[in-house]
Amino acid sequence: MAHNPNEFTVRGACPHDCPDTCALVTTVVDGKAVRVAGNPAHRHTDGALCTKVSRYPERTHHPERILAPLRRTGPKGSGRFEPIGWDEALDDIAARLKDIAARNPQAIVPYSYAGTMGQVQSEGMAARFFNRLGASFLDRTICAAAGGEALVHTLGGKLGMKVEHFAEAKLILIWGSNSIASNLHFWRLAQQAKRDGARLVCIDPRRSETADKCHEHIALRPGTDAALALALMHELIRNDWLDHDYIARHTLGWEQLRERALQWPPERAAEVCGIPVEQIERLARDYGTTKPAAIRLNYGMQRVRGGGNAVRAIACLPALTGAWRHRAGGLLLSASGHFPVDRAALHRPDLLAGRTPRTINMVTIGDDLLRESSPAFGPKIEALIVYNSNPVAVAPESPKVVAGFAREDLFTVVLEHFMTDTADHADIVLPATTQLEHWDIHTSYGHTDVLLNRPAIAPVGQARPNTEVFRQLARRMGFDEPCFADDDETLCRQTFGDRVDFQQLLDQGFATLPVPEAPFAEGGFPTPSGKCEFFSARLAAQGLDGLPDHVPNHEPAGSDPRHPLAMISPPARNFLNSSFVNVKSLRDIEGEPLLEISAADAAPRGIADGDLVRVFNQRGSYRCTARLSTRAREGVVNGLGIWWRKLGLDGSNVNELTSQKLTDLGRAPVFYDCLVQVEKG
Ligand SMILES: Nc1nc2c(c(=O)[nH]1)N[C@H]1C(S)=C(S)[C@@H](COP(=O)(O)OP(=O)(O)OC[C@H]3O[C@@H](n4cnc5c(=O)[nH]c(N)nc54)[C@H](O)[C@@H]3O)O[C@H]1N2
Ligand SMILES: Nc1nc2c(c(=O)[nH]1)N[C@H]1C(S)=C(S)[C@@H](COP(=O)(O)OP(=O)(O)OC[C@H]3O[C@@H](n4cnc5c(=O)[nH]c(N)nc54)[C@H](O)[C@@H]3O)O[C@H]1N2
Ligand SMILES: [Mo]
Repeated sequence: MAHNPNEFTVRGACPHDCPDTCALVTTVVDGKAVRVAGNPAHRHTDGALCTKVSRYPERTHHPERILAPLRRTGPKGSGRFEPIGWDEALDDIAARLKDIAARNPQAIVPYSYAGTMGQVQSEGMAARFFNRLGASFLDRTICAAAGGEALVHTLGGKLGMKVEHFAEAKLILIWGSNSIASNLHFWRLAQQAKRDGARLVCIDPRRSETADKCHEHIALRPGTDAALALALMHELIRNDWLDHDYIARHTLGWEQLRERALQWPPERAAEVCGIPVEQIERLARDYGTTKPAAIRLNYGMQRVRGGGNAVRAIACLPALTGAWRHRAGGLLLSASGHFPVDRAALHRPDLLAGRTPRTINMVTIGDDLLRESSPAFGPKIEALIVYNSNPVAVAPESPKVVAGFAREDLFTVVLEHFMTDTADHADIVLPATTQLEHWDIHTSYGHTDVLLNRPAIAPVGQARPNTEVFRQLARRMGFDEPCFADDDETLCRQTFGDRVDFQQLLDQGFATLPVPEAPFAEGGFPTPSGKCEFFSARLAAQGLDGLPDHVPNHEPAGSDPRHPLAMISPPARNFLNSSFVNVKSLRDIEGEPLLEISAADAAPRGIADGDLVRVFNQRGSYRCTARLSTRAREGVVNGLGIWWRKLGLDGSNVNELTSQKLTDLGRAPVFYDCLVQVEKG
């Protein structure tokens, strides 16, 4: 076949909120992206992509991409819009924002998360704009804040093992993570370890795809991980499987932790966790006697009230056994603290010029949109600028979120690829470019390489990068600081300054950070004491428990007879939060919104496999299809997420039921701390 001169490949980075941050190679033919593949030269990607992202061309050239700016013509939520020109849209937005800002800029709130993880298209130009404006700050807590804060208070930062060394471990605890679905490239390393004789243990209330393939599955009740970790400590102490030298030299608060752990014999934890005593004893023996032992902790287990304490308790374990001494021992929750992002250069907090705006927590956007002005709250929210997020689908307690977004006196702008549930509630929708259409630079929370993303194709329709929208708005608002003229490639360069070799990024698409092979082999924790802080004086100074403990759920099993089942809502494998739900080939694999329920819980309710069911609690009600499954343990149902409301069975999704309550640390959501009842119908 003759070579098409209009065919070429471009190196990029997967933008999605996933620990793997894959290096991409996009094939472009006649201006269209026809194929996206993993870059074989990047060792973490190793030439392989997940099913979702291999469908990137289908998502990018999707017939429902938003091609032009839109103005709403029907009621909020109706999805009725008309196309308008960019100038008109931007002039309108600037006029509205100027008017509100003249009264109080804090009535304007940005709402964004990790629709793209790129440093540039996420907060690159946006932070400059909102800082200069003096808008409210957004506390970006919806995913990882409880665990993140717990790591900071225990290890000193979001730091841990280098992921590649998991391949050499002899015991791997996969704790609160469905790696096959959400961390596929880690799973390949775990498989390699397994082939070399490692034992894999999965700790998860759900019998996930990952649990199926581990040697053992420990199906504890949601929100009981700290109890399990404390019982493991109890057994490590009782059997003296401790590294006394490591504890003496590199930890703080051992005597107090010891006393706390001795209150948690396996029998007590077994009761709380709803698992056999022998399973705890066996796990403790494995962990205490196998070297090197590695823990792949992930964010799934910290979406409960005690999520912060649970991460603290688990993060103490490798210091007790000295697992950190070996590069294949220790723990990894997030690697993001290794990346030397120059936030001052990129986000320009100096543009605040001494102002400290109030902070809105993205988790409680439902309540906050419904609040009036008050001295404690500050001004009523009058405008919301949403980008890289779909809050109407993903934020907890959607009845309130929807009511807030439906406020006629709220001015809402949404930058999007598609008409999501959130875009349906906008006054103005602006068409955004996808990763194949713009520049960006990426850190990762699952490995330690920086990736560069070059645009592969021209913007589809009239789409523009988020950065360009904020640049244009800045100009119309009269913000004339030179930083508002920086182009996207300049923003990419500013992200790391000379801390990363930009030429190498241009030449090969990625650059590996110099990270120690075994970061805490000789201690050196970046905490105030320089030690692994079992006891945190900083937490104690805030009036909190200085030691990790089991903190029961807000909604513990058995506490509400009307709602006897605990519901967790982990992501469906072929969606990425609420992204890809509108990609037909992927939606077809998932089929329909499902609730996995055990036979023991289905039988007394007269529910058979495939029945339509109503899942409800005091906050709301949601209809979906029951799947009788051994993936659900007795007493726990799994509502797989996160469907677009409008593509669900009755125009709602699982967040109809979740609460806006917060975690013990980090002001984070408690999606998996939620009691419900289920009935046929
Ligand atoms: N395919 C796919 N991949 C994704 C995502 C996606 O939506 N789809 N989302 C991405 C995002 S935003 C994130 S934050 C990461 C998350 O990555 P992970 O933290 O690995 O999250 P999940 O795959 O959601 O796995 C969470 C697991 O935790 C379990 N779990 C729930 N409650 C508890 C508990 O109390 N204790 C324990 N031990 N386990 C519990 C759930 O059953 C589920 O199997 O994944 C990313 N990758
Ligand atoms: N019940 C329940 N709820 C959950 C979770 C759960 O497990 N259960 N998980 C929670 C977690 S871990 C997270 S991280 C949040 C995720 O919540 P979000 O961060 O809101 O993630 P997505 O749902 O993927 O929505 C991202 C949106 O950004 C858009 N987007 C992508 N790239 C760009 C871009 O370059 N420009 C613009 N303008 N838009 C872009 C996409 O089209 C998509 O609609 O959800 C949380 N909600
Ligand atoms: Mo997340």
